Amino acid sequence: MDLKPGEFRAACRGCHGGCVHVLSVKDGKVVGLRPDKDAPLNQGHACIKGLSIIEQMYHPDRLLHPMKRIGPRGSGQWEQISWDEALDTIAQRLGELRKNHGAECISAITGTGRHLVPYLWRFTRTLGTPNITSAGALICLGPRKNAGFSTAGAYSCVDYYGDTKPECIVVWGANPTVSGADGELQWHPRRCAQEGTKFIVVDPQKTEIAEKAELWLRVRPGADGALALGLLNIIIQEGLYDHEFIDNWTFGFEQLRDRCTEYDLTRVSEITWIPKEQIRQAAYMMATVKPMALEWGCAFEQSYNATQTSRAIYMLPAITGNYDVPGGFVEGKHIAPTKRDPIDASPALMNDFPYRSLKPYAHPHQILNAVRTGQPYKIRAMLSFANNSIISLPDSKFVYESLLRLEFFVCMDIFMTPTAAHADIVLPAALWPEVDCVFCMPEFSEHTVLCQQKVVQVGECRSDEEVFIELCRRMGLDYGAESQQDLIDRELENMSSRFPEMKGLNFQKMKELGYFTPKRSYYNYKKRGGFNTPSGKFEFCSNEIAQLGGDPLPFWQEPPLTPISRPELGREYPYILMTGGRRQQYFISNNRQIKSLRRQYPFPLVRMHPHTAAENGVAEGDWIYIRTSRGQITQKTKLEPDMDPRVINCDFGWWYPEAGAPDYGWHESNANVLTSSDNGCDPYMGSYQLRGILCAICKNEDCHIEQRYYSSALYAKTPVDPSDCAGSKRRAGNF
Ligand SMILES: Nc1nc2c(c(=O)[nH]1)N[C@H]1C(S)=C(S)[C@@H](COP(=O)(O)OP(=O)(O)OC[C@H]3O[C@@H](n4cnc5c(=O)[nH]c(N)nc54)[C@H](O)[C@@H]3O)O[C@H]1N2
Ligand SMILES: Nc1nc2c(c(=O)[nH]1)N[C@H]1C(S)=C(S)[C@@H](COP(=O)(O)OP(=O)(O)OC[C@H]3O[C@@H](n4cnc5c(=O)[nH]c(N)nc54)[C@H](O)[C@@H]3O)O[C@H]1N2
Ligand code: SF4
Ligand SMILES: [Mo]
Repeated sequence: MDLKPGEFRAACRGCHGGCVHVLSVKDGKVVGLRPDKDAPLNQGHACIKGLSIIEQMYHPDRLLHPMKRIGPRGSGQWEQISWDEALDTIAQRLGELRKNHGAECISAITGTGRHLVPYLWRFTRTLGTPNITSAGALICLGPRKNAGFSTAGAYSCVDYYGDTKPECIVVWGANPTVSGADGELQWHPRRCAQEGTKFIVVDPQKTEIAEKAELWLRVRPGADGALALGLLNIIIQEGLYDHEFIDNWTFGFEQLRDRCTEYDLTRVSEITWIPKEQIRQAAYMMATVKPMALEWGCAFEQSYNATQTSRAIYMLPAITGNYDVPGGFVEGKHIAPTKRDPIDASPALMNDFPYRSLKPYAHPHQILNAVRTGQPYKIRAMLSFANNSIISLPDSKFVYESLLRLEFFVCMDIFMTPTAAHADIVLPAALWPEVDCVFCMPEFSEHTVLCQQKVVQVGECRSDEEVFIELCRRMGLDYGAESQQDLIDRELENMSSRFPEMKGLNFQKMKELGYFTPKRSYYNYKKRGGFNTPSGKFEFCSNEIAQLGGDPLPFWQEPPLTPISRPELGREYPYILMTGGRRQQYFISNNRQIKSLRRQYPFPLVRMHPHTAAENGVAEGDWIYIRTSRGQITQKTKLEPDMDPRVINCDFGWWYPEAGAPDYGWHESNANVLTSSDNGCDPYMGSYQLRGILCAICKNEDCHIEQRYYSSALYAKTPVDPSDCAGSKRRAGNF
């Protein structure tokens, strides 16, 4: 697509990212956006989050200057300061803490995969602390990545972009037409459905793609591992597997076969609540409709069986002969290969779980415990870059109380959030049209190299990367002198050493191109002569997990907080709760102050079967309380006749910018008030249980949330200004 003067191509990061848009700039302001129809991943599409970027950039509540706290922590009293004062104060405080207590007393926290994450890793390594943590590491891609790398030495994805179309896609614990999870973008599953691909969907909720599916398996939340093992059992027992692949390229097939016999059809149907016939039909479809691929999500990662469930599911495309075949479940190109960072021996990383992610993050709740108890040593400072931990981490009250005890707390964000409101210093972050960056998408399978570029300056906002560089410089640390441009050029040089077609690409060229897609190859294990695993084979039986003292074969066990494992608690909290389903308007806890988005989805919704509502005297639209043994929140009822009456599904990520300082209503509707870190974590990785826990509900007769919203500026009677949602609405996705 040709550009006119004043137009720039830039990759959007309104979600994990991957769409490329053309931004029009006039007098130093972004004034228009149109999706790039030639861009490889979005092919001319944009969603409403991307289209709202101008409204986000010039929003009256946006943080535009650094600020320091002047009242007591969390009192909401701030004073504007210069960047020099902010950076000098941070450099000085970190320097003192490092000198007096060792760098490990400083922790850094981030959230989902944003542009700054690799740079935050680099900064913490330079600072000398192993204690970098993330709201998502253990419950979002971590278990799936580990499953991929320990089983096949690679991470795989659906071959949406090749010449051969997938004939069958298994969508498991994912809602891809909304979440476009992990950079796969929502357009492709929808296109495949239109072009006749058959879908099998494993989800307790009837999602958009489940509506279009050949087969919808309404699994009991948290029972996915049993289902995967049951499917493997049928495929093995009935000889539906790919004999050539099993004989030549796999390790531990016999052991897997024996293990799977524990998951016979009757038992699996009882555990999962799925009729036997549907399970058999799914196994046959997976094995016979080819090529088949797996589109999986974070649902089963947020469970007690996260690690072993991810492994069992990952085996399904391989055992049926769909691994790295055209149109199948293809190996990531790993353009910028993820190295296993060495785990720092001393001082110890705060993570007691044996099976760490590729990037060995500290366990967030071990960090917070160390803030409170000083065990195994005291965490004194926290640097929060792109993270809203009071909303996104489990057990919000515990998180909130822990943050209050920090000696020094820095937050960098786009808007004031409930988390930033408790900081000592708040830094104003740049949005995607204000940041230079090169990245690969989809996450970890890496199909395309994409380019973000800074096209305008808003207020005094800076990119997180600039802040790390400045802090290093002021603290006299390594790397400080390098410009971001140099770092990006070096990254591109590294990539080109693996993909010769990229030779000569530098940042300047990338800015012109906007994207670059190296050629995909198939059957890479054959070309390499094996898999990147200890045995050189696709490991049904994992040597790596055995070495860590775990069970090398996948298994499933009843989670510790269900009506079956805790019948007495089940009487008090009779329903199974899911949290976290993604919505088109929001990205995790973001966008609640963006009028054009909020007006489409003004309140958090809790979904349930009409019988469940009736049983509790609740009707559509009523506000209800949702209670667990950990806490209570309120959300608005939406009836879903397709759900199982034993299940409740509440929205997550909710806080209320209109409630104002100091707490922004973080405790009112935030799903993580209900969750906990000590109701049993996955024993391998420490993943939290955010889906499949016990809850009770009752009517909230006196809720003020709607009234407050309707009297706030977020709900002005005037219609939303069309320029708030710049660009072509025709191309926005269906939602
Ligand atoms: N109950 C429950 N909890 C969950 C989940 C669930 O399903 N259920 N999902 C989990 C998952 S999968 C994840 S990944 C985590 C995510 O957890 P987080 O990443 O902490 O979630 P966000 O709400 O995106 O918070 C990040 C903050 O980053 C800010 N931000 C956006 N872009 C930038 C930037 O470029 N720079 C800076 N400095 N700030 C920026 C946003 O304004 C926002 O306030 O949440 C987890 N929490
Ligand atoms: N619009 C938008 N896009 C996003 C995000 C966002 O907040 N908004 N968040 C981003 C992030 S950080 C992530 S990790 C991805 C997540 O994207 P997805 O992996 O698609 O995650 P969810 O939408 O949370 O959940 C997917 C589905 O899991 C189902 N589910 C719940 N519990 C279970 C269970 O126990 N088993 C099974 N099989 N299914 C279950 C839910 O009903 C839901 O339909 O999306 C990313 N993209
Ligand atoms: S799906 Fe939406 S938010 Fe995500 S990259 Fe595309 S336009 Fe941006
Ligand atoms: Mo995530």
